[in-house]
Amino acid sequence: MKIAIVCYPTFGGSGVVATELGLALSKRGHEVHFVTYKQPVRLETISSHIRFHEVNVPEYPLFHYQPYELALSSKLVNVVKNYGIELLHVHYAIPHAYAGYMAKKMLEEEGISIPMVTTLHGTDITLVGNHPFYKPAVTFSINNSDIVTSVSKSLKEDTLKFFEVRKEIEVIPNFIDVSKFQQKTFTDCQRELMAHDDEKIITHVSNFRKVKRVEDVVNIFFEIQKKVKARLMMVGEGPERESAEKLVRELDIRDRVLFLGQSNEIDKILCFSDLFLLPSETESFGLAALEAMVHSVPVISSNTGGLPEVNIDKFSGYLHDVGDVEAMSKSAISILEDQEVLVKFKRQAREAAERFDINEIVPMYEDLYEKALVKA
Ligand code: GMT
Repeated sequence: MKIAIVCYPTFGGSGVVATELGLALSKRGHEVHFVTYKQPVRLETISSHIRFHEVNVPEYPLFHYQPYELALSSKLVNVVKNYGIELLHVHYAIPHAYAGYMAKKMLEEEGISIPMVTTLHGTDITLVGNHPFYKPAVTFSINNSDIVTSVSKSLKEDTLKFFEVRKEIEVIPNFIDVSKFQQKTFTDCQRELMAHDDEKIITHVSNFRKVKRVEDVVNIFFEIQKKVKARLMMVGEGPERESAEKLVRELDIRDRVLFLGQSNEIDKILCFSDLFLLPSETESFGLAALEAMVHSVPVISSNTGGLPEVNIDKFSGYLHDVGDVEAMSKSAISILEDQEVLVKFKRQAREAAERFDINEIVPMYEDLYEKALVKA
């Protein structure tokens, strides 16, 4: 099948999922065309089965805001016509579902009928899409997609709660290529580069937006390091990084905390991590938690959104109420201070991650594509 995937090319989870899905589909014989404003970060291989089409929005003095949706829908029309694309799969409703729908309508004028699958990822529903500025357009785009998917049961419930949706929403969880990450020993991971043998490594990876509660990460670590020798790796970039750095300075733990910025080496960092912290305000799925778990890293997370569907309480880690720094610290310490407990949680984290293996999940998308083609 010839599929056009629209996504954000940046470090966010929706772009990562869309890119990994496209790569997996191409390996299964489909021809995948990525349409976005920059080459997606994880799209390292371009082959005859993978193409990238850049959306350009030329500057013009009249435009206070560049009309990206317009450029995207025009690009989609051209890509569909030039490459005989059979299906559009748009990730993140804003503005991709809207632009996709416009492309579909323009193509219809030319006698080309093409189905559109929309995957909802989280903040397009829970934070941004729900705002009155966007809500009518998001509702319209969801209702006019041929098939709608959400990455967790919780996100499906939120969508039905916040929007007047007339469409069935199929839950297809995010996934991970389990075989790519075979269990490694500490020596494979060059752990000694980051910490002494007697120190535990705690990691947080995010885009440092308010929703990630990075100050909670620092506060939890502050409590942990009082009881267990440890270091904190803060990976990512975003608006809350400065306040987190300031807090680290105020708590006088600068020698124990490393801000690594955006990294293409997440796998290496997770390989030598002992514990992952994700105390987010909301998280439709928590791909970062799943990526940690597949590396056998237990997760301390908030008990919110889709996180309980990924992180199993008292098995792959612990879940506590949003903002309950005390409980999160206690649970973290209980895992870290006893080597036997840590080894058990590491094994269980990996086991819990295996439920989301790419080979189980990608065929679910293929089945939906078939359904969408029949409908169109
Ligand atoms: O919040 C992020 O890190 C980025 C955001 C995105 O859309 O790129 O992530 C959302 O989609 C991810 C992939 O499906 C989910 O794993 C994240 O939980 C979700 N983020 C939120 O709901 C806050």
